[in-house]
Amino acid sequence: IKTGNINNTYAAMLESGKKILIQRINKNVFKNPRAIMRNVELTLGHLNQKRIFDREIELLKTVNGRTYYIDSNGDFWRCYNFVNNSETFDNPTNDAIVYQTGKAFGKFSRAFFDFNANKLAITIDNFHNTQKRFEDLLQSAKIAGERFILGKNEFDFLCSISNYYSYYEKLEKSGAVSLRVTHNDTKCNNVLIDKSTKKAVAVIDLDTVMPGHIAHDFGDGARSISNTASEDERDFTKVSFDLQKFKLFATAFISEVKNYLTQEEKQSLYPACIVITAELAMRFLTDYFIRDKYFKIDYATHNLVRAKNQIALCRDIIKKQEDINEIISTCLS
Ligand code: GN1
Ligand code: MG
Repeated sequence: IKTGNINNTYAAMLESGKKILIQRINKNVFKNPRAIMRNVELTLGHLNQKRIFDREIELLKTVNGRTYYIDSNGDFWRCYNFVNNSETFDNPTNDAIVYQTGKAFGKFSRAFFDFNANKLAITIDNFHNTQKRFEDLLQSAKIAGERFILGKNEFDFLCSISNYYSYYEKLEKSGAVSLRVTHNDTKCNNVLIDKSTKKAVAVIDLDTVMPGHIAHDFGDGARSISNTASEDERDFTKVSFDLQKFKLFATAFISEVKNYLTQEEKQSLYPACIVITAELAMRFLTDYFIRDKYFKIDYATHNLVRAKNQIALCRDIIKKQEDINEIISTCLS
């Protein structure tokens, strides 16, 4: 299965005819796979017990009763049941699918409002600490060599909007919001859509479920689903923020969570659209500058292209901020 920038995923057919999903955890990205597996077990336990989604995702056990297997290289492998008759979309254009994606991530958030986020381990430190990501970018620029020249315009743009980056850290420190359980990778292809009914039947990719800001899940979902082009598109004139899709996503997501959000959390939704898009651009550009140590790439400038794509999107989000805010206000009212 080719989707995913981090782990390696395979579908396998057992002799019994049953299909399963096999995944190798990228240990370069996830330094503590045992903590990940504990988090995934807790997350799935909670979702399945509450019957949040139509289809259950389950970890299959090894003969020793573990949810993972360690091979002779020290790599961690795990198996999930395969959810038949479902598919994922990198760039859905069908309104129903866009809406269902918002519903699914909204339901995911709501399911954990009664769950103590501190039970989950921090599997990647500072994952959505945007200010820290910016500092990493500044460091990487110093060692980028000739790659810096190719990414200079992008670097300059990301520096020019750096006043946004400490928004969530400040909010957290002020005590105005408390952390909730967040998915932290609410890309639209992390929702399984039933091929026949077009309904969202499960949320997948639970490796980054950690304590976090709900706005980050909202912003990441919005940037992913509202992009008129795919994340890997090299023709940046095709990239824009589709307000119609955003409205569908926001309506669905916010309808699930709005009764539980504090005033500060409600106000924090819009900035996340900019912050998470800029953050992802910084992560791609940093990885390009340090010679592609983190994300899987298919060609030499892949990470630079991905950064440019997110920057084109970010510029459009800033341009459309009034419309975006109005949509969010309507959804919250
Ligand atoms: C990575 O592997 P995938 O595609 O689910 C990344 C996300 C990024 C995303 C961008 C652990 O997710 O944070 O938003 O790529 N996951 C990790 O496509 O870094
Ligand atoms: Mg994924």
